[in-house]
Amino acid sequence: MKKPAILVARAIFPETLAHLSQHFEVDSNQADDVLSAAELTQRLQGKVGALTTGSERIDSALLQANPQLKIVANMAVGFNNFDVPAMTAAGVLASNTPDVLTETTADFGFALVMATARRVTESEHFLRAGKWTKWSYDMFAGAEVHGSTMGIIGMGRIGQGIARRGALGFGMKVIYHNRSQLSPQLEAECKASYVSKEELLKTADHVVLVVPYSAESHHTIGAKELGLMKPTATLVNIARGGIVDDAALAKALAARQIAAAGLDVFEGEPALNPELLKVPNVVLTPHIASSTIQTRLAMAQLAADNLIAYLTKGSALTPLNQPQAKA
Ligand code: 8YV
Repeated sequence: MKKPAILVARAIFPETLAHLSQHFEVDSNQADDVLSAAELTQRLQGKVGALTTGSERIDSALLQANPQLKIVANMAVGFNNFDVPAMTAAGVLASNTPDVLTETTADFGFALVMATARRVTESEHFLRAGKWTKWSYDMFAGAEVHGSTMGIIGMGRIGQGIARRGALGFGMKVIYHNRSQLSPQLEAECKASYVSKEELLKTADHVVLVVPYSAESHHTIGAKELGLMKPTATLVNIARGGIVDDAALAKALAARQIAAAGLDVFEGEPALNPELLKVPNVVLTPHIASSTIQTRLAMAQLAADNLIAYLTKGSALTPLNQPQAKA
């Protein structure tokens, strides 16, 4: 019997491809070309499933052109590249990869807090440029991390992981703002207190953004919010491009309205607002918060297992919707 056909939209681990090939005819983009919307639509012809990353947009035009599609499994916990209501209406299951990346991403969030507060990359650039000729008492003096106040916006699993690291490992006072308040038990475990967004911005020494992207969370941090922060404060964004108004942030950094920022995600990435490249007080990384081999492999395997479970047994492991029956 002919195996069902699927598309793996980007390059992936050979073991994940081998796993998928046991069940499917796999068309894989091992060349890792980023497919345009038209190319993706075309390449999906005849495919019942797809494994995507955050770079592929699944919208109603693509779904209409591919009525045979049954599942799209995102290799990411975030899924703002999916139009989930359109997928539900088109009878297409959407899945993501929660949990497997939580601790790794929290580690990286904390790494950015440390690097930003203690000016790790800024001082390295100085050293590499041959500018280090003598020691001086205030050279690259940064902000304290231990014992300071960390404000987390978005207190899901990754936010909670960062809170635990801050409170238990670094003796930080942790405050957070979220759509809904955590249970008293979770608040106690994370040693975190709920505050308004305004209070968080006014009082935190280090603000960390871990909120999912949506129309409501667009520009959660803009000129107004940056204006509320302390001039000594730092801002870290490991959530999504678009959560921060990058143009407003570049201005605030240039004017030293806040001390520094650490960014792993950007509006319009992989392109960057050129103003961000001009300011020294920002740590910039190319969307790598989940990038360890173990975690990326776990994400790929979970995405693959969603495809296998749904297409062979009719139920996915980590579904995001309950698709309507196919017309
Ligand atoms: C991914 C991420 O690397 O999981 C997410 O939401 O942002 C990252 O872990 C990226 O989205 C590629 O799919």
